[in-house]
Amino acid sequence: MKIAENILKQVHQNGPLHFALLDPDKQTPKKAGELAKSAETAGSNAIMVGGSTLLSQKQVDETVKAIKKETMLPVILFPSAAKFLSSYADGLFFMSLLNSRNLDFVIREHIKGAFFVKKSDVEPISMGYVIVEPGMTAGKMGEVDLVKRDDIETAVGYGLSAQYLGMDFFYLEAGSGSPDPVPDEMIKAVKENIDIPLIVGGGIRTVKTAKQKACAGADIIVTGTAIEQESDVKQALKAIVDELKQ
Ligand code: 1GP
Repeated sequence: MKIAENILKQVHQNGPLHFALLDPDKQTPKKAGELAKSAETAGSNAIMVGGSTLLSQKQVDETVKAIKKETMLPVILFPSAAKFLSSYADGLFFMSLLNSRNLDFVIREHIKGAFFVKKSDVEPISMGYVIVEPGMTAGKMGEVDLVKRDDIETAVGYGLSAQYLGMDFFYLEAGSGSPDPVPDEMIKAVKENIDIPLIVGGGIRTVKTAKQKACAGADIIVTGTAIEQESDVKQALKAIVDELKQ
């Protein structure tokens, strides 16, 4: 079964889901493999690989290969540019940063990477990506007109636009390491208005916050920093995943 179809099925049958994000810039490939293994054991549903400050495609390739060696979970690229694609991954969020001022992140990088995707076996998964205040590094690097935390109407407009443009997923992002995740009211309003799965990430570090965002309407919770910072990664992730399943 294709990755996107399988995620959709899981969202409907077992949601909310948990995706663990690993940034190749933050650890060695070997360590990334170990973290991915921990995420799999904890019950995560997929491993996302990406970051805003990557240096080379090799770095991504080596990280993806190490993760593939350690887990059976689908490895989905979360790319910041076309030069960071890896043919070793299973899937790729073919994502448009809808609120960027720079067309590179909206469509031009996609044009550069499209033929690579066609030649590879990596499954492109269409996603609308929108960054909400404070946005952190992704907001700065992506040259984003951040959605204000109280501007629910704009967030819903982006979600609906992603859906009407034919995208399969919509991601509301507060930025990795954000002190404040996407507000509950915003998640709730977007979820009530769109029919495609809603992914939420950025600043979700605790079981309580993950549960709160899922209760507000997130279909998929993404955590990155939580993995990087915990001493007992497996236990920390298991607590989040277990709570999401209840
Ligand atoms: C970044 O939303 C993700 O794209 C993860 O954020 O590192 O804050 O968990 P954190």
